[in-house]
Amino acid sequence: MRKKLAAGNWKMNGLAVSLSEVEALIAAHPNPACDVLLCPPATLVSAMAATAAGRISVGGQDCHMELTGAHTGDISAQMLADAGASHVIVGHSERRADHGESDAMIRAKAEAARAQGLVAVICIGETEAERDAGTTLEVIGRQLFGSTPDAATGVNTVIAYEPVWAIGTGRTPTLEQIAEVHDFMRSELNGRFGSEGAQIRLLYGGSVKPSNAAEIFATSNVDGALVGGASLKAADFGAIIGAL
Ligand code: G2H
Repeated sequence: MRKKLAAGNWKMNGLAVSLSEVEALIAAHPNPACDVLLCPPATLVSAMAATAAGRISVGGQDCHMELTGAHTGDISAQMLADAGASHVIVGHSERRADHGESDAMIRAKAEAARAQGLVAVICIGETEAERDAGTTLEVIGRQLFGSTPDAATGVNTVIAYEPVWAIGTGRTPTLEQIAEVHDFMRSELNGRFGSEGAQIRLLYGGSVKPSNAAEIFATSNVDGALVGGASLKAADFGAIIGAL
C-alpha cells in the first residue's frame, strides 16, 4: 500500500517571513492522512527544517551529482542533508530547460541523493510539441528509464509526472490523459524493478490546485501531487492536503 504524498515546490519564491505560513499549515493539519513535503529555496531549508521539527518533511529543489568540489553556486546532497532535508527534487523541467540537464545527469543526481540518504523526487514530462506529435509515452518511457537509478526503491525514490505544458499555466491534462501516463509508468516500473517498482510513488504535477486536487488524486495510479504555485499559500496547500 503506497501512502499518498503531498509535495510542495516553492521554486524561486519565499523569504524567511514565509515560514510563518508553514507553521500555520502544520498547525492546521496536525494529523494529515498523507505524507507532507515542502521544498523551499536552498536558503530556507535549514530554517524550514527547524520550523517543521519532524512534523513534515523538507527537501531541496536540486543537488549536484558530486559530493564536494569546485562547482560555484551548486549544492550537494550532503549539504542538503546536513541542513535538515530528507528529500530533493531532481530533473524538474525548469532545470532541464534552464540548465540543460540530461536524463543521465538527473540519474547521477538521484544516485548522489540516495548515497546521502535523501529521497529523490525525479521529475519527467513531455512538452506540448511532443504530446501533439503523439510521442508522449515514448518520451515518458525514455525519461523514466534514463533518469531513474538501477537502485531505485519505494523508499529512496518518488517519480513526478509533470507535463511541461501544464506547469504554471493553469492548464491540466484530462483525467484520462493523466491515467494513461500513470498506468504506463507503473507498468514500466513493475517491469524493470518487479515488486519493488510497485512501491515507488507516482505524483502528478502541473497546475494542481484545491479545485482539481480531489479528482486528480482519485485517478488511477496517482499517489499524490507535486504542487508549485498553490503550495505557496498555507490555505491552498492545506486544502490540497485535505483532499488526499
Ligand atoms: C509544476 C508544479 C510544481 P505548478 O512545476 O512542480 O508547478 O503547480 O505551479 O504548475
